[in-house]
This record gives sequence, structure tokens and C-alpha cells, in this order.
Amino acid sequence: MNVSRSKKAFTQARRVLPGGVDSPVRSFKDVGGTPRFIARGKGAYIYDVDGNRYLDFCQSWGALILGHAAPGVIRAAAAAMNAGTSFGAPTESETALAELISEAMPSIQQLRFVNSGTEAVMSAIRLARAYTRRNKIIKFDGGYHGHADHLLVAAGSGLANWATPSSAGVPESFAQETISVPYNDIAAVEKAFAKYPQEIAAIIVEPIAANMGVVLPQPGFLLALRALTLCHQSLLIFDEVITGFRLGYGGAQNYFKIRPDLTCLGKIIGGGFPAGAYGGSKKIMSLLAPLGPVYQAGTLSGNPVAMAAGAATLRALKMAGVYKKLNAKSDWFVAALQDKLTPLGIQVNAIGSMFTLFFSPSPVENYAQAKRCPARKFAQFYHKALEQGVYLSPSPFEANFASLEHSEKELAKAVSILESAAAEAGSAGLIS
Ligand code: KE4
Repeated sequence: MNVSRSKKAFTQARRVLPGGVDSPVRSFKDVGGTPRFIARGKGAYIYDVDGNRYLDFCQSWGALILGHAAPGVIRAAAAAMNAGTSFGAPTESETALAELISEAMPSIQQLRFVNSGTEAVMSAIRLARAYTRRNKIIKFDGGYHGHADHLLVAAGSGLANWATPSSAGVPESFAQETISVPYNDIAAVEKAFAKYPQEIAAIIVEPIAANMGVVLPQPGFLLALRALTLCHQSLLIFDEVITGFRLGYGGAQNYFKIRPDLTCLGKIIGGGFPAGAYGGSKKIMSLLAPLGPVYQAGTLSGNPVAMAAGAATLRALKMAGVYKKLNAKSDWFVAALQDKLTPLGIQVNAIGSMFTLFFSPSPVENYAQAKRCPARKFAQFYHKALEQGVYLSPSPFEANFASLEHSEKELAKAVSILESAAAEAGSAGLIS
């Protein structure tokens, strides 16, 4: 496959952009090789600057559930742009999108738009700390909630001890307000509450973990978190930046029938434009300035272009049968992958239209198990698939996504490409 223009573009980019990218995982650091510089996308496909076409399962990290350049979204964004791109003043487009989100997720009586998932989570945690007058946060090993300092942490030594920074530049003191425990380990959460009684402001959880790869909550796990937070007067924050409007129109909270106190959203609600949001009960949200003492602000928050694109996306998703269609073809796709890849020592963790392939002979139910999967094997597999025109998310610890534009025929072709890529990697002695 000729990638000479991507190579050239990467060399040029690295002169002015650290690592040649604006977000680390795009650099192909986890899989090696040359990151593809993308020229355009349409539907289920992206095209690199060398003209190579890829069936895209990254879909801008889950944002493009309608596929690339969805006509209705482009029309809505273009109309908004022609009326002016940003005013720094209230617009009715913010109210319209907020009403759509609140109607889909009744736990969100009110919300505030921001420009990314990071901002949404950072602000939700500040709000939870103000509401409970407590400082500590519980998160889960392998959970990613954006790059706010107090969330760039790794599990502390010993279970339920405070965390240690996982990034340079994060002071120990910031990390000490965060406790990180294994996903799906309720006993560890109980220990944290026992160790820090009355100090835990909130638990933040991805209701379906997607940043250690897709890892499903064990039966009862989320319900137990809900019970523990109610019992200890802490808040439960669902980070639905990925799952929001992915599994179904009401997100994971509707899928699992669990009502969090605060929800963080991103990706899909911007329709491919920068947007995030956090929301919950009117009582909690009324602490936010200008009503209350919790400050949070943003020049481009709720900008009319992203609002228009997000509303067009949600209106399309709200139409009858949309998720039934997406999830039915995704279920077929996942079953076919499991049928072909499990015998090759690959676990296919999936729910709805999100999936991850783990090079593991046994189930992957937490981050420690995900980390045991050999990265080199994934990298070999990744490039064999890429060479055949299948673009997976370039990391073993990421989710992949089918969109409404992935046809059954294209999914069937992807199954055979992924099977041959895995078999080739296996024949190269790369899969135990
Ligand atoms: P952003 O700040 O990237 O918009 O959102 C942060 C975030 C928060 N919560 C969850 C559950 C997330 O998955 C994310 C960001 N997701 C990653 C990919 N898993 C974004 C890709 C990247 O970092 O380049």
C-alpha cells in the first residue's frame, strides 16, 4: 500500500506539532508505522492523502454514528455557519439541543454545554465536590475521563489507596484526592468508602468501559455503585461521552435502567463538531454560576454550529427503527467475528455497535487482564487489516464502532479481512 504522502505529511507535521498530532493516540504510537493522514470521509469510509480507501471503525472515536459527512448534519451545520459561527451570546440552538438531550435522558433535568468530554467531566466533578462539600473521587483502573489533572492518575499502591499521577506535571497532591480501583470490583469500592467515610464526593464510571478496550459491567456492578453512593450520600457520575446515544437513544443509563446523579456527554451530541455537556437534577445544576457558587465558563460553549450539527444528529437517531437497524447488523457482525476469531485466541468484547478485539485466550473483564494482551500481536494484526482496507482504532485499548452507514455487505467483508489478518498473524507465530 503506498503511503508516501502520509509519510511526508507526518514528517512535516512533526516539525510544528509535538509528535505530529493533536492527540497522542492518532500518532499510531500503540501500533507503530505511519499514521494515515486523512483527506476526506464519506459514510463508512475514510480516504487518506495517498488515495487509499478504508472502511472506518474508528469513526472519530465514536462521534460519527451516522457516518462521515452525513448529509442532514452537513446541511444543518452549513445553514448555521451562514448565519454566523459564534456570538458569545445565548442562542435558541442551545436550548433546542438541551431539550432533545433532556427528553432522551430524564435524569438530566438541566445541562451545561462545553467543548469536549474533558471539560464536561472536569466540571461535573467540580460540581459534585461543591454539592457534597467533599473532595475525594473514586474512579476505575483503565477508565479514561479526559485529561483533567485529577483524572490522569493510576491506581495507588494497595487497594483503595489514593492514586498516583499517571502523567508528568500532575502534582501528587492533586492525585491524592482520587482513588482508583479495579473495574467490576465492588469489594474494592466498599473498602474505599470504609477507608474514607464521609470523604467521597462521587464515583465516576464509564457505564460500559471503553478506554481499556470494551469491557462490560458484570451483572449488578452498576446497581451496586448506585446503592453505595446513595448509602454514603455521594454522587454517581455516568461518563457517557462514548455510550451516550451509542447503545440507544437514552444511552447506557436507559439501557441499564440506572439513574445517575450527573451525566457527562460528548462525541455524538456534537455530530462531529466540538461539543460536550454535563447535566443532572435542577437542584445540583443550580449550584452553577450565574445561579450559584460553582464557576465554569467557555467562549465557544454551546456554539450554534455544533448545536445545529448535534441536533440534526439526535433528530436522525430519534427516528423509529434506527437503533434496531444499527444494533441488529452489529449483533450479526459481532457474532460472525466471534465465530471466526475466538478459535484464533481472540476475545471479541462488544455491546451494540461498539467492540474491541483482545488477543487473549480467556475473557477480559478489567484493565489488568486487558494489559496482559500482547501489544505486538495486536500491532501486527492491526497493520495486516489496515493493508487490506480496514481501519480499526489504532490501539488495543480503544473501542471500535460500526455506524449506520456500514452495510451488511461491508461488515461481512470486514469479517473475512479481520479473520485473514488474525490468521496471518497467527501463522507468523504471533498468536499463542
Ligand atoms: P474529549 O476531551 O476527548 O472530548 O473526551 C474525553 C473523554 C471522556 N470520557 C470518555 C469515556 C472518553 O472516551 C473520552 C475521550 N475518548 C478518547 C478515545 N477513547 C478520545 C480520543 C483521543 O483522546 O484522541
